[in-house]
Amino acid sequence: MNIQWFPGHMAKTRRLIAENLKLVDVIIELLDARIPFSSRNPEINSLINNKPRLVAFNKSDLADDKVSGQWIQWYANQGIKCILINSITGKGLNEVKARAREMMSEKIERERAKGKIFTPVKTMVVGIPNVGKSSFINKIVGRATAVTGDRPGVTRGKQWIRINQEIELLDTPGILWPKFEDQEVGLNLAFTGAIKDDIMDTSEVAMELLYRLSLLYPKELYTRFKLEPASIKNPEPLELLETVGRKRGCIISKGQIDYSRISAIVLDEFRGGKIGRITLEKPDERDLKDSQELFL
Ligand SMILES: Nc1nc2c(ncn2[C@@H]2O[C@H](COP(=O)(O)OP(=O)(O)OP(=O)(O)O)[C@@H](O)[C@H]2O)c(=O)[nH]1
Ligand SMILES: [Mg+2]
Repeated sequence: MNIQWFPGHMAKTRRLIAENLKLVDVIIELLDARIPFSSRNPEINSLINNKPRLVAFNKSDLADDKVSGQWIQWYANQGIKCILINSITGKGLNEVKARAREMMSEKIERERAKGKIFTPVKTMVVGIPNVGKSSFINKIVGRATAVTGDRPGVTRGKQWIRINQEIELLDTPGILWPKFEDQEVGLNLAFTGAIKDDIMDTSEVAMELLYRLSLLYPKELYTRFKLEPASIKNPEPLELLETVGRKRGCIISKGQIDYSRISAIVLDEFRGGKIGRITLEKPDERDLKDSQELFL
């Protein structure tokens, strides 16, 4: 499958970030804790120049704690402190605020020496579509201000939000590279819902997801769909989708599987965390090499 992504507002997003950069002190980069590598935008470094950057792993409630710990450690080795957050409950958001001010402590001190009592730290949230930017802003501000949605691409405009005298935020639309060099990255974005379902073949996405789960989280997968490990000798993507489809009674007629229905169920349950707390990428050698390039 070849996933392509050509959003009309991509160029606009680039311009918006470039324009607002000079107004901002700290960039808050939201990553999806389930796919910390694929949810990075490879263009982010060139887009934000040398702005101080704070990395927050959102949707940490859906991710595997053990693997999140490995990622935190891995980023720490690169000299980058990451914070695990949940934009629905607000977990980790106070740490984000404190950390953003800490990063600007020199500026705050300088301003104070000049007699300025309050120096709000100006921040900007960036991240791929559907990563939770609007939810993050709503929660950190403490009231519903930015529009959220369960589909990518909901936010189109921009808005500055003053949280208090300490911190200000700018909401920006999600950023995604126009073309995936790596098919695996494209699939990870599809699994988690960063790419609109209607531009993909959901059956293919669902069976690829099942296949990865059978390798990474077999216990969770088999438990959720009541599968007998012995009945699946050599898990293949299509066989997994068909088995799960039969288990859930997604049959059209004459034993024919209703692929679109079972695919929607699989994706929905994965995204809702019903299969378990799952992280699809570990900081292995490949990621290490690629990411080091990204950080240069
Ligand atoms: N479980 C969980 N769900 C979250 C979290 N943060 C956001 N969500 C959900 O993820 C979906 C997308 O959230 P949004 O805040 O609309 O994401 P966004 O980045 O603003 O999306 P676009 O504006 O479309 O780019 C919504 O269904 C949120 O409820 C989180 O920390 N945990
Ligand atoms: Mg939004």
